[in-house]
Amino acid sequence: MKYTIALAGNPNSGKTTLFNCLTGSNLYVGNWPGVTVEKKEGSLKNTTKEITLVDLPGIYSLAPYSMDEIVSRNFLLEERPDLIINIIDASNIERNLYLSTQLMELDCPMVGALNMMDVVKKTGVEIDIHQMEKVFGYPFVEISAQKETGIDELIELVEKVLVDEHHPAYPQIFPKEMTTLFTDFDHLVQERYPQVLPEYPKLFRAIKLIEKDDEVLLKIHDNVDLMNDISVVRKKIETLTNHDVDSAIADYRYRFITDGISKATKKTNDHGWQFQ
Ligand code: GDP
Ligand code: K
Ligand code: MG
Repeated sequence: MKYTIALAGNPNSGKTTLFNCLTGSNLYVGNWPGVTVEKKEGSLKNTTKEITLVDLPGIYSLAPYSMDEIVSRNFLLEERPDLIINIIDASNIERNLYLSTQLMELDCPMVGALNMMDVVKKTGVEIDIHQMEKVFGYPFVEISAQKETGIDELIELVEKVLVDEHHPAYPQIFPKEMTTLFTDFDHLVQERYPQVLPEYPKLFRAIKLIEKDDEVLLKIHDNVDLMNDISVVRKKIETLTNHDVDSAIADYRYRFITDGISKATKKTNDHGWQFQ
């Protein structure tokens, strides 16, 4: 059994440093097809399995605003890796988890590598990784790519998740009414427009259509009926939230993160433990 896993994360989260820790000498460096974005691949070391690790360009979101974002997102959607290593700069955890909420919508098994833990520990912040798993729905491991700590644990976790047949569903990021709007819209798309991006993960497809994502719009051409149906659901979201669609969706993502982080981290002070 051969596996492909993708390393995804924000710029400067330590992706290159971690990639070098995880791979041996048999490295392939080239360009992504059609673009001058560097593509790096290598074999995962310290494992008996045949695992190729692909380093994706650093990105802040899966919006299609930069070539890096388009390359990363197309790889995740089209190549469907067996697993994503989601590297998170834990000293900047809330901001880094924004991308994670979007990766969750791809419905791909994931492990979270909380990097820069050497920095985090000095600030007195403690992260409860079991609580993180409960809240975000995938397992985490604390690492320092620079100090090379936690790397064996990360490889072990990757191996474990790869062979696991049952991946629990990711938790709902959005409140119930929003989730219902997304689900109803997805059903409508499947029923009326079965030819529209059938291979895309459902929640991702629904949200990207509703957001009128540029890359997705290019693919549905001038489907007037679908555009009308999109307008209807956008109106509903605006009425429900009193916000425009993009800020409503972004707000809910941040609320989900803030809420989760407050449950899973604590900070020491002179008086002992205190929740952040
Ligand atoms: P990339 O942009 O995601 O590829 O990030 P890099 O691997 O280039 O790392 C960005 C910076 O963070 C570099 O200066 C690294 O040396 C540093 N760095 C990476 N991992 C760690 C870590 O675990 N701890 C600390 N203190 N610095 C790190
Ligand atoms: K960098
Ligand atoms: Mg890099």
